[in-house]
Amino acid sequence: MEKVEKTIEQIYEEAFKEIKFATDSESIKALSIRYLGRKGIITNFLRNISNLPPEKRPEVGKRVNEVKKSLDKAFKHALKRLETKPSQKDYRIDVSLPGRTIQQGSLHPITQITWQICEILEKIGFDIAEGPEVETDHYNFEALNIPKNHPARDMQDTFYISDNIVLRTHTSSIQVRIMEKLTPPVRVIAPGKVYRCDSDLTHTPMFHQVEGLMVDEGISFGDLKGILTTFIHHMFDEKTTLRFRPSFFPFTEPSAEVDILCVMCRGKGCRVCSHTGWLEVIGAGMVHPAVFENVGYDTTRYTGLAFGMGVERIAMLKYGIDDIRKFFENDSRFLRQF
Ligand code: FA5
Repeated sequence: MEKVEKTIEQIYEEAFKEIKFATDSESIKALSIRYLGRKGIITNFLRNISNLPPEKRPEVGKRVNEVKKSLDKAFKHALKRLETKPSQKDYRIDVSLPGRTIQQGSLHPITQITWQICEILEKIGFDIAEGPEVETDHYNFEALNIPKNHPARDMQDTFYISDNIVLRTHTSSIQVRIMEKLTPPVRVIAPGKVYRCDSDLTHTPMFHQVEGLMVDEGISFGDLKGILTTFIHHMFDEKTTLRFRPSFFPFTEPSAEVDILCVMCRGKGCRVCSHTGWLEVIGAGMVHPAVFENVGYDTTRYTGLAFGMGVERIAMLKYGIDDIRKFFENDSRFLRQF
């Protein structure tokens, strides 16, 4: 009797091991027949119970039925598991498939153009500075000779944070911050984001400018023309046609705007250049004496030049892009080209 009981426990243990190591549903079905089938190991075992002494038969019979039920459950469970999981033979490696390429990122075209602008101006002798995008009314307007309620404020439609705090409308806000810290000679450029309530083919509410400021004894409008012409010729090429057009900024006198012949229509007139044949890229001029007075510079000794260029406009001309908004739509098909 002792021997028979041990044997049923052994059979039980072995069956479980085999179920555990089976790798496909076919093997489980075969195991189920081997153990529980009509001529299976457990069925045979039950038949042999009649050889035991009568008083032992009920106890052993009960245990064999328990083992039978438990194994049946284990076979069903394993079958379900293996049928939902692909078998090892399904994991074939197809060596003829092309490899998976890793997508490479790149710098945004506006970042690339900003870096190119700064590189050229650094070679001309300018150092780089930075200033805050959330700016006081003082640095953005007042200190630049644009008092409150002055009509010149209408030139730049502003996002106000509060009465005295704005999102800077131009990088010129950094001019006074620089001059408060340095004594001439000053030669600084300041790249950064600026904000205006503005949106069409050539205007976006957020865009980038690079400001330039040079103050010393004897700085003239000729220096301004020379620097900007050299810059444009390096940024594009020597044949690029540009013009200086008289303009007005409260913080420069005289003031000018620099236009480049529209690359889309070669000057014939199109929707990008508003049918003028020219695209405005830089505002510039000689620093107004009122601005120098605001920072305590001696206006009888020093003169200065300043300019502020639109990075997106330069990028549009450089790459032949007809809608400024494309830079900010984040369409990777567009961005991948640069
Ligand atoms: C100014 O912002 C002056 N601060 C420039 C300046 C600096 C003048 C120093 C004198 C001395 P303006 O508003 O014209 O100027 O803008 C300068 C350039 O920014 C424009 O020539 C244009 O290229 C670009 N720009 C202006 N508004 C937008 C806009 N909404 N979207 C994209 N680019 C713009």
